[in-house]
Amino acid sequence: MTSSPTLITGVCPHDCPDTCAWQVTVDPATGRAIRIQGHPDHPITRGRLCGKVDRYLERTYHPDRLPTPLKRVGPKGAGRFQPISWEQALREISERLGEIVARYGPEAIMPFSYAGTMGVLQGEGMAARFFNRLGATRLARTICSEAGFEGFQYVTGRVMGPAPEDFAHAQLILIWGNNTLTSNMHLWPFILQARKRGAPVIVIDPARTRTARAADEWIPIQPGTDGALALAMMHVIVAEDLVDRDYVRRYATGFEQLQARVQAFPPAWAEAVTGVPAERIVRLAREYAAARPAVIRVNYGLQRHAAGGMAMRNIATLPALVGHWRYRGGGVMLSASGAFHLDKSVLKRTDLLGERQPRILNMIRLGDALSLDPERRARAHYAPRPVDRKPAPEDAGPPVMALMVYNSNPAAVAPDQNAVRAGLAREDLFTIVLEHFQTDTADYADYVLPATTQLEHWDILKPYGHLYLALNRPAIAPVGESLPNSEIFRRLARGVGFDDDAFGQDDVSILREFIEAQTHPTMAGITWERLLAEGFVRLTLPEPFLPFAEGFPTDDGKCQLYSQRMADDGYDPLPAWTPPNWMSEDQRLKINDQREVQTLSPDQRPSTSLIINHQSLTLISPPAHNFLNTTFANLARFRRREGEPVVWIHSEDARARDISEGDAVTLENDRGQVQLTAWVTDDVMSGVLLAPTIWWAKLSPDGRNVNWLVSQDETDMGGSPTFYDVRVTVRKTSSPSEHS
Ligand SMILES: Nc1nc2c(c(=O)[nH]1)N[C@H]1C(S)=C(S)[C@@H](COP(=O)(O)OP(=O)(O)OC[C@H]3O[C@@H](n4cnc5c(=O)[nH]c(N)nc54)[C@H](O)[C@@H]3O)O[C@H]1N2
Ligand SMILES: Nc1nc2c(c(=O)[nH]1)N[C@H]1C(S)=C(S)[C@@H](COP(=O)(O)OP(=O)(O)OC[C@H]3O[C@@H](n4cnc5c(=O)[nH]c(N)nc54)[C@H](O)[C@@H]3O)O[C@H]1N2
Ligand code: SF4
Ligand SMILES: [Mo]
Repeated sequence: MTSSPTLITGVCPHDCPDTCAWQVTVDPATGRAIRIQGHPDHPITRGRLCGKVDRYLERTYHPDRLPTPLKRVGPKGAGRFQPISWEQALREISERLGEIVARYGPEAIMPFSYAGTMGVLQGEGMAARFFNRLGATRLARTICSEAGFEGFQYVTGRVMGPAPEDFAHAQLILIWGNNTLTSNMHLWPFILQARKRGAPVIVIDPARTRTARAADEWIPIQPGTDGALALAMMHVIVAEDLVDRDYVRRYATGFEQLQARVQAFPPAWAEAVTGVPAERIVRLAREYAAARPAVIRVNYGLQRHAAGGMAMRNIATLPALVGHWRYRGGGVMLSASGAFHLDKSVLKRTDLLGERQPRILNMIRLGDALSLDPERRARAHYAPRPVDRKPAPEDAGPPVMALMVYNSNPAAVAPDQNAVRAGLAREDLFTIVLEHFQTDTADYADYVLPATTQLEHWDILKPYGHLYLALNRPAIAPVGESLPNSEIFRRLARGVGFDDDAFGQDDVSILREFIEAQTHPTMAGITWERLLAEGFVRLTLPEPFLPFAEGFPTDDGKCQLYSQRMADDGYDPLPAWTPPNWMSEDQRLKINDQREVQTLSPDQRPSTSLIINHQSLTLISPPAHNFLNTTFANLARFRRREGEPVVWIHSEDARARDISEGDAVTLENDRGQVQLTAWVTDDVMSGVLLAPTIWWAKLSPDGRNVNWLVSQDETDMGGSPTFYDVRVTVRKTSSPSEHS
């Protein structure tokens, strides 16, 4: 007798706003997963996974999956390992960690993790318990979104916006620094619904991305200048009295100050900064204000610049001025995270820290953090606001002697790879990497520990692009000898002698306890039993969800057009213009001069050549369509689809350098060089280079990716990276030896 296949409900673990629910078909005879599909009943997934995750079984069963623990036998970085047993690995690691704690103190141990999985348990669940109990260095997880989050939060109090389903009700859609079809594809059908009802779709981006091509209009903009565009839109809205005065009176603070401020930022000035014609800015402001409502889908692209926090802050101010938060589908959507009020203290067991307050190091300065020079280590301390101070070198704390990496691939994703790799190559650094594959980072490990994938473990996922909390059930047994992160940290805890009950609890009881501990009204009626039965559950919120229709979760309950909190933290309390790093001093001065000249006749209008320095160009490196950060980038199928590591270059910039389509080119700055293949196109603004990524370094032509060129500089807010604020020169690679 053959039993019929079972269908297991789970959820995609990846760092993607869509957090799709899936169904996995398992053959009971073999226990193997034989099919994966988008959950047909999930209101956002609607039966479809993306072109990466619909191959998740292929990734899970891939012959390159790490089957056993590995111990290094070659030099650091060479990637030579021998398989060992779990028993040996855990014993040797525990011993070494014990020695490091005894000699240097627990702060010499540094976790490094990000969003390989966004699950609450396999992410920072058991790992946090382990590091809290140890008193290890704490990690500021800033690599993606902090600048924008801070900027947004100062204005609204929490980061949330209209639900994706409600985009269907907008009359105008501005996609601002987001390649929706690549990184947020499940939003698109709702955008199409709005479009069918007549809503124009406008993309504001330095590149004509696949999303810009599918939209009604592409408004090209110089990278890192979005704050100026928003200021000029506010200028027009105020000057032409397009303000929703009733909404502003009731729900906003500081309108008079804002009104005075934005007078200094007319569209002609913004044209010089952004490259967007003044006339288009005026029309955009009018169209924006007239829509009932407009929605802005803003995303992380525009905050990966030195002034990214302020840019987001300026944009987040717009909908309050015109009152669009009142209407279904109106407002600005950066992330839905703030709609979730999940208390994670029972999960992470913050109590295990006791009175200790270990130092916090900023993950984007991993190169500095791993340095033996106390001055550089001091620089790696997390100090996200102007009022925060980095410590003196003598207070920087012990050198990092052990690095424990999970859910991340820093030897490809982190800025300033020369510095990162110099740190990882230290023979006295003890590095442990929990992974599915032998990544660039795993090559530097002393021990690599094989982890399970989402098909093989339990978890709960909190999405950031919609309102459905989801449960992931394991569909299959662990592949090879792999173990869930939770189990690896549980065993390590026992290995170093921690006998707390926190390390005795199994995964299901941890998740169940976590759900049962939630008391916020948005979690009312959401029980473990319901998650088991239904798989995904909408937060208990009104339908439609209008987060700021009647006020804001700020100190005075109003939208902070003027923010006292910002003033207290050392920022300009009003929307302001702050330039990106890539602009030279000279360019900045010229822009300020332009601001002084407020009445310009058309022939006096500055042209964008004002800000383009033709020697060097600005490099941006947004997500490749077929990878998810570095995940999938090692598998032949996805590499084939993506082609090779390329750089988009505008035809004029190419001509000026005698670069033709398909040429090998060298991008260079004072941090290093990288070889890429030129793609000559008018789909990127002149002055800008675009290199889709994140490629694995060791699988790239010269063993490097663009993160060799990115600095460890921090954004104005949140201590985030400046991935898209990079000055480089580009030239044809001259000799074959240079193109190794
Ligand atoms: N397929 C795929 N999906 C992904 C990812 C992936 O790697 N691949 N990564 C995931 C992760 S971790 C994240 S954080 C999100 C990222 O999500 P987003 O940050 O929304 O990334 P993109 O969708 O590529 O959008 C970035 C866009 O911003 C543009 N851009 C760059 N600089 C500027 C600027 O200064 N101003 C403006 N207006 N636009 C600018 C880029 O050209 C690009 O089109 O996507 C997630 N989804
Ligand atoms: N130049 C440039 N650099 C960037 C960006 C960019 O746009 N341009 N984007 C930045 C952004 S937005 C982000 S979020 C970061 C992303 O940086 P990371 O979060 O490091 O993302 P990934 O490269 O996908 O690495 C995740 C790793 O976790 C592993 N993993 C997945 N699930 C599990 C699990 O359950 N257990 C364990 N142990 N491992 C698991 C995967 O195999 C993968 O190797 O990169 C940043 N770097
Ligand atoms: S990566 Fe994003 S779009 Fe693809 S399945 Fe996961 S959540 Fe859905
Ligand atoms: Mo990210």
